[in-house]
Amino acid sequence: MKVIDLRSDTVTKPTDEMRAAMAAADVGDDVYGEDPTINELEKESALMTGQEAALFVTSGTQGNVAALLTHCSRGDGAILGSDSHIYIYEGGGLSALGGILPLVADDPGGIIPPQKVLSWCRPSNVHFAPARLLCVENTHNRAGGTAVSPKDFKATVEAARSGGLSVHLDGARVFNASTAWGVDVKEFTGIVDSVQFCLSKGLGAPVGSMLCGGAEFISRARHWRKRLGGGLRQAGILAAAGLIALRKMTKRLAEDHENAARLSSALLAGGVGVETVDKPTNMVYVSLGADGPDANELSRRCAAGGVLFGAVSERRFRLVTHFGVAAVDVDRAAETIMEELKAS
Ligand code: TLP
Repeated sequence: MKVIDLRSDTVTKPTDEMRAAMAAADVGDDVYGEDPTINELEKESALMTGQEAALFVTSGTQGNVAALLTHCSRGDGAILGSDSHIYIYEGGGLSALGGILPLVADDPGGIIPPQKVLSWCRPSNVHFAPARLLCVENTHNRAGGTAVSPKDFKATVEAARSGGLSVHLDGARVFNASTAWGVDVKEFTGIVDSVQFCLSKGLGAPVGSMLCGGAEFISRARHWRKRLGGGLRQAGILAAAGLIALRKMTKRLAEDHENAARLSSALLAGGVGVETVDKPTNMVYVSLGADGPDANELSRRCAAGGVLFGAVSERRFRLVTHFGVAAVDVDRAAETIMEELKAS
């Protein structure tokens, strides 16, 4: 029986084409700037995102923390969504490593409204940690994987600029956002000061993220990457897979969105509490309700039937589609979940 793994799009394995390209990759020492495949990946990533330069980093978390450390100094404030990945899931790296104070604002629907951004842009005063940076996330993971619209995204970015802030985009899945809206990714990535996007999620590369921004910003971020232990040597082996992720896998994400929509409809038809979002992508979040079963227990029971997913709280779980999951798989996943819910 095939195991259907809906825990995350991070579980994707490199394609045969990626493995072949990795084996054949031309490499050099990237700390000396001499890895031709890394250099090619950095150049293409900058071009695609509408930024001047780019840096290969080992993970989304490393890209985000390197960006925050580059934008902010100790004692500075960074405005973060209360449900953002940087605030919830990155080990408090910005505070642990950078002495940066999170200035938290609600981000319902995946984006902090412009007014709330401006309310953190306080006059200079010795009592306040000065806000330097706004962090946005698109798609927004905990807001149901919703893709924030170009219009709402721009309004919040412009508010930050009018308040004198720089803007960093946690674009771990920004190609899912551009696919969902049918726009060029630059609509999001081209209007911020820096963006991190992941090669290793729905794009299928085994390792890595790109941090893109202005040339001067990226050269300072390169210094931070080294301090964080992220200076790699013959990293072209990884970049070879990254180039395929960028050139090919960014073009097929609509398929994952269709499968997520199919899964969502099947569950909804069976009376399951799927959370609806404005612009769904490759995630389906389910709320079980106060008298529903424990989400961890449900996930254990479905795992026994070959369907894997993760609980995000006692009464909420997440299902993520990706290229390792086909339409027939989501149909079976929906059936298994509904059967187990009936039995509980
Ligand atoms: N997200 C993971 C878990 O950490 C929750 C997942 O399975 O979704 N930004 C966003 C929006 C993310 O969703 C993630 C990973 C990251 C950053 C961090 O990327 P990595 O895992 O490469 O450090």
